[in-house]
Amino acid sequence: MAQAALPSLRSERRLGGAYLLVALLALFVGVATGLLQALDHAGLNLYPQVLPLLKSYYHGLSLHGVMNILVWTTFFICGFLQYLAARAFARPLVSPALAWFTFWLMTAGLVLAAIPLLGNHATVLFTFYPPMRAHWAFYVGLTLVVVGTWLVTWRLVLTYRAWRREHPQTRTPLAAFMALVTFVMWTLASLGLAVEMLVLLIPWSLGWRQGTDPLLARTLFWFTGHPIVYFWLLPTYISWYTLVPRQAGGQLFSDPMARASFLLFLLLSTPVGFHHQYTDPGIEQGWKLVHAFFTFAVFFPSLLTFFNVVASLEIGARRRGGQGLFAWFLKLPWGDPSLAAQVLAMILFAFGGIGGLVNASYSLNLVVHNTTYVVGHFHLTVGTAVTLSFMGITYWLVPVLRGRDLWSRRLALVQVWLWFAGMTVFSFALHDLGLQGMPRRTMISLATYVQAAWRPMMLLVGIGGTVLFLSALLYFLNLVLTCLASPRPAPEEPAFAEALSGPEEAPAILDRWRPWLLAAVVFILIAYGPTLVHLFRTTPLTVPGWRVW
Ligand code: HAS
Ligand code: CU
Repeated sequence: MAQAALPSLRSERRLGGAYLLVALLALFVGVATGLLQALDHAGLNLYPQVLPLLKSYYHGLSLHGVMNILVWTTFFICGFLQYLAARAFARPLVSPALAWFTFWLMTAGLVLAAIPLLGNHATVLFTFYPPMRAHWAFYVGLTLVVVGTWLVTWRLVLTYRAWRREHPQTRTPLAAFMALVTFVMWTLASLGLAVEMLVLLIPWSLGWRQGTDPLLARTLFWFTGHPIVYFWLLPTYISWYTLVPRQAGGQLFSDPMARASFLLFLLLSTPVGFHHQYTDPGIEQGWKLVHAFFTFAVFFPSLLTFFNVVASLEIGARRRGGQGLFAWFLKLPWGDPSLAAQVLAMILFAFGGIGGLVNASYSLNLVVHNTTYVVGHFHLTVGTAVTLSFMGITYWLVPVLRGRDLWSRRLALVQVWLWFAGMTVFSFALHDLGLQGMPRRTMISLATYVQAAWRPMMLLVGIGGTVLFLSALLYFLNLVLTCLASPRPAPEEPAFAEALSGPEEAPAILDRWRPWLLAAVVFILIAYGPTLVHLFRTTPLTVPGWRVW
């Protein structure tokens, strides 16, 4: 790839490497604690054995959630997308000083949050619902991480403006456009969390404010907590749209359709948080219905993606001699671990997406809410669509950043198939147990109500979780050996895919920002305005904090 050879991208590479290192450390902590939880579900309580490190199941679960779902994702995305945007713009992004300031701010925030988390003073799970109250450093630290992500948005926007001045007539390169949409969407979406932190949780945890309110806090949390899933998913889609078609030997089917789907995410990601609060009293049914409709609407850009990405894979596979209605699928370059990881991630994501529809349907949600069904759902989505894709991306990205070839492709292939197999067993069992009524966020090995019929599936959770852990170990081993012991230089990084139907076929309005931003804000005001105004006006902040662990 011509852009990749630009020596001026060296500082972007270093930055990407720094973010990736933090992300991988977080993932390591996350998968290690995850193993203990899976074994607990199989009836094996190992917490007494790891006592000095982990005080309880819930201590481990908080670490697992925060490190995997918040830190691994966010740091990976900041590193990956800044690098990819630089490649797409074919220039380094503006202000390396801003970039490094941001990285260190986020890392400092992470360390600040991690100290109470590791010390069992923030055992409040990744959703940190009040009235459980963590140490103030946990909230302040996470807030600094979020502020850092805003600075990344700013850096991308400044770069876009500089690029636009030099290229007034050109369509924004697809990967850069998508990186911008991702960060702009996230910046809008993260306002809920910012208000929750600054107005409710931080003053309360510091003792400046005596009380808080669980409903108001949860509403602000899910304002951000739903769209955050698209903050994780969109970078995955960026890889599926702009790199995977080429890795599969073909072309992107439609560039305009890809842009349209991202703009739909900008509009529809945020006004949907109440589908996490269907069972919360105090939010009017009518607004829950509105959010349900918006949820079904935000399903649509993923369906566009399904169509576009499968069509692109088919182009590649047929060029490689694939034939038949479905048999072409076997002709994809399955020997490439980066490609294999991402296609396997897609397959499981189709099931995660269908489960999402079940969750989103009010009457079905009442059956599965707060059960392990939801845990099964999010291990297919963030735990596979996103994480397995990110692993696939690191199989080319780490060699590029480090300048050394992947230590072992074969080991990487074994790893991605193990993740696929382990997750299939693990998430199937969790879905099934959820339908049978097993609660989530529970140390089930100590529960007195476990039914005999649950036992076989509980065992499968333990087996699936162990396979996932082994897969993760192989992943880390391969990356460490790549960095330290790989004898060969890095091969060329995957080039951006050409599009069968190119950007110039998209209507010009797809490359403008104001109308879409305005529409996104209007949707948010419609979906949240009345409820938030009502809650802020009528809620007394009287609930004291609890330490229940
Ligand atoms: Fe979700 C709960 C609804 C997507 C993550 N979700 C969660 C939680 C997390 C999460 C972490 O409505 C738990 C939060 C907590 O702790 O309480 N979710 C949805 C819906 C979608 C969805 C409708 N979720 C995601 C994604 C996530 C994620 C993405 C992370 C990255 N979710 C819910 C609801 C709840 C929920 C409720 C609350 C439940 C409760 O009661 O608590 C949709 O966006 C999904 C759309 C996806 C698709 C699939 C498209 C497939 C593609 C691949 C195609 C290629 C293939 C290749 C298959 C429509 C693009 C195959 C090759 C061939 C040849 C065929
Ligand atoms: Cu959601």
